[in-house]
Amino acid sequence: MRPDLFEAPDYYNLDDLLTEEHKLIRDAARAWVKRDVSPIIEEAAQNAEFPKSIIPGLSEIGAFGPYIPEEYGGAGLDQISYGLIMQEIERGDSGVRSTASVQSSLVMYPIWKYGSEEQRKKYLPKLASGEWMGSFGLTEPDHGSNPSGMITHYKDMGDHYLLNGAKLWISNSPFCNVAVVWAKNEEGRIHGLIVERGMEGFSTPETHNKWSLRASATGELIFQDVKVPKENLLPNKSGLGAPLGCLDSARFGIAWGAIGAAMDCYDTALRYAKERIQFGKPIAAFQLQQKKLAEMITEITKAQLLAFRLGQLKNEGRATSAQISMAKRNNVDMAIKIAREARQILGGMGITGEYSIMRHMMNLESVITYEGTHDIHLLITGLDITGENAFK
Ligand code: TGC
Ligand code: FAD
Repeated sequence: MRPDLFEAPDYYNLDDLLTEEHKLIRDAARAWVKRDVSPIIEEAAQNAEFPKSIIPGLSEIGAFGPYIPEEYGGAGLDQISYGLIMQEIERGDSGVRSTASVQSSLVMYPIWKYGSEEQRKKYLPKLASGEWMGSFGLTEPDHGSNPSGMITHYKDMGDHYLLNGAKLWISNSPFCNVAVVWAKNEEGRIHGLIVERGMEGFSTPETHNKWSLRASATGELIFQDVKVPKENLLPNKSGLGAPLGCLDSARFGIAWGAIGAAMDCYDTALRYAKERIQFGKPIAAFQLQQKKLAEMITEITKAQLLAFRLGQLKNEGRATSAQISMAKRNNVDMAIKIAREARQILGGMGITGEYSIMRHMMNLESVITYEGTHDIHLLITGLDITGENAFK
């Protein structure tokens, strides 16, 4: 892959709205991606390997638990800082951002919000440092968009719970030390359980042959009569609202992350269009290429404004789940369309690993599906504005 020459677009001077702390955090994450992610990510994706060597760096830039209080090892930052970190990481690769999203919003968040004080003290500092990596098991082979139908379940055996079932499409599963697993009790109520690697009957086979998110490890979580200690049940929230609350936080991060992928595609295409000569002039001089680039920067700017306002609302505790859905859906759709257009600007070079665009484009096919598909988020908006539930 060529040297990383990325320069971030800021067409509406959005930096003026950020605090000095926001800019410092964003710039540190940006510099880390340039130094430690860009040089290795193409090879990792080609080899379909998660580059574990970047785990300490992710922890250092505050990507593991950005908004988790410092007393538990988190960075204690606000939601806009969290968003900016996700934006910068996904500028490098959506798979790396996935790892950070899962660790922060899908593993640390439920332990912090729904866990006991003992669970917080036991797990959060190790997850924040990256000593332990986590995964989040909600999706099942027969229950993706409708997790309420899940069949993974546990029985109360007196001194422990007995867990059975299987989860599919689980980011980080092949190497996770702990998994936050959503399962039904004997009354059919959903609860979260912390399952640790090494518990008998727990296995995590990897899913191979992905064309997307190749630098992120995806797999299954299989539970065959796993004895889970009673103290591993998350005590403070149950029902489908518990995992969906975690998704709100992760979807918020994706709404920002997708902007990073789009910025990288736009910046690469703009530079290429200025340098590539055809018919005796730079292709940037042709109206058709200008249309593509002008529409890209317009859409990126709109997405930045949406994410920034959502960050303000989230900081004030006023962001609704439906507002988060709208931003996730819009910004990922924006990014995938920009990746497709940017790839065309590079002509044949666009399909190679010399440039990041094709990798972003393939990654975004997962991002538009996970954490609620494009369709599901549209139906969430539809329900919110009409009051009519079109899911079932
Ligand atoms: P529904 O009846 O609407 O709701 C059940 C209960 O949940 C509450 N609720 C929420 N709570 C918090 N946040 C939200 N976003 C919430 N949405 C709903 C709701 O109030 C209710 O509470 P209560 O107290 O009345 O029981 O549930 P439903 O079965 O009709 O489903 C609604 C639907 C379809 C929107 C939901 O199931 C959904 O979002 N489906 C999509 C599934 C999904 O997003 N899965 C993601 C899996 S994790 C993942 O993809 C990680 S990728 C990670 C990475 O690598 O980055
Ligand atoms: P389905 O739910 O079967 O949907 C198939 C199609 O039907 C979609 O187009 C969908 O929009 C449409 N559809 C479904 N229901 C409706 C409806 N009511 N109305 C209209 N259209 C509908 N899950 C986890 O729990 N943890 C993870 O860490 C995780 N990581 C992932 C990593 C990757 C790389 C991928 C690809 C997925 C991951 N997922 C994870 C799973 C992801 O959340 C699901 O793939 C997603 O929720 C969709 O579920 P599904 O694939 O079963 O599709």
